[in-house]
Amino acid sequence: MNVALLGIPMDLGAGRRGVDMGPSALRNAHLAGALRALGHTVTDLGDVGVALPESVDKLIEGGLVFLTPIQEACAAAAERVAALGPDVFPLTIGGDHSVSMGTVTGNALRLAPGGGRLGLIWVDAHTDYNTPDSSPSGNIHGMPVAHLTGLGDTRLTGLGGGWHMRPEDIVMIGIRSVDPHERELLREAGIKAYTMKDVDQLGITRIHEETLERLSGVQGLHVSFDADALDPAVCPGVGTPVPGGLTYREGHLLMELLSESGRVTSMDIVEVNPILDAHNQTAEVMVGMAASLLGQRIL
Ligand code: 5AB
Ligand code: MN
Ligand code: MN
Ligand code: MN
Repeated sequence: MNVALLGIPMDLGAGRRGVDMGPSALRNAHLAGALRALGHTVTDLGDVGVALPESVDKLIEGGLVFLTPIQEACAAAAERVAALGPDVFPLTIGGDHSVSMGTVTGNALRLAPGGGRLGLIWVDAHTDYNTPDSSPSGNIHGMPVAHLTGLGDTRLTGLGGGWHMRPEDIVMIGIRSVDPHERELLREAGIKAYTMKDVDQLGITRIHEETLERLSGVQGLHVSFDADALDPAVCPGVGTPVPGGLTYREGHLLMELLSESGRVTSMDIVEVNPILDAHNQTAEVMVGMAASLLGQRIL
């Protein structure tokens, strides 16, 4: 496969500094080399330009922190991804999770002019379904999925030029932290979310089967993997850790099963925070997750 790496070194959407260094940490953990070892052709496209928080006023517009520079970086990421051919597997590396508004939009535009029917597997401790009104923090990394479905600020919902995700084409896995109003919005939208209770009760194998069944009508499948989906003992380098996460093997098993399905067409790795990490452990674990999704096998 032709894998295109693209970094979005942005921490403007998160409440804590440091995830802007995620792309460096992942490259340092030999992301490209690990995928080349699997036989892929890997092209590193470098990074999308992102404004530094020190060089912009901390503008809060309509309850959103750093709206303008985030909108600009997401638009640039969407354009770069959309320009990649249909035979390329874009592997976009963040950055805080607001980058996914750009990467998911870009991948939908890559499928078809105006945006194709893209399925989204959101692996995260959080549902990231806040709107400017429901958000307790104003941090945009807690809002990307809502904006992808057309809810929220028009400057972010307008990223795809009118394209939006269908809520029924989204499945979330690993969930264990949802804000009160966010929960109502998720229910109203009808988004399928597998909580950690579901992971405990059903197991990853069943969840994987149900997910692919639910997403059987889509043209492409994007996996957006927030490092905080995994347990903080596995991935300590995250800004919003929540206890009781996916184990190392549950993460790998999900990636291995998705890989075997042959249906995944793009991936994000986001929210790796080297400042909070222990000797780059989180980046190394996430490189392993990408390798499993792209075909690494034990035997
Ligand atoms: B992440 C919180 N729900 O909106 C909010 O890490 C946390 O991309 C969001 O999943 C976490 O501020 C965003 C409290
Ligand atoms: Mn997230
Ligand atoms: Mn999260
Ligand atoms: Mn986070």
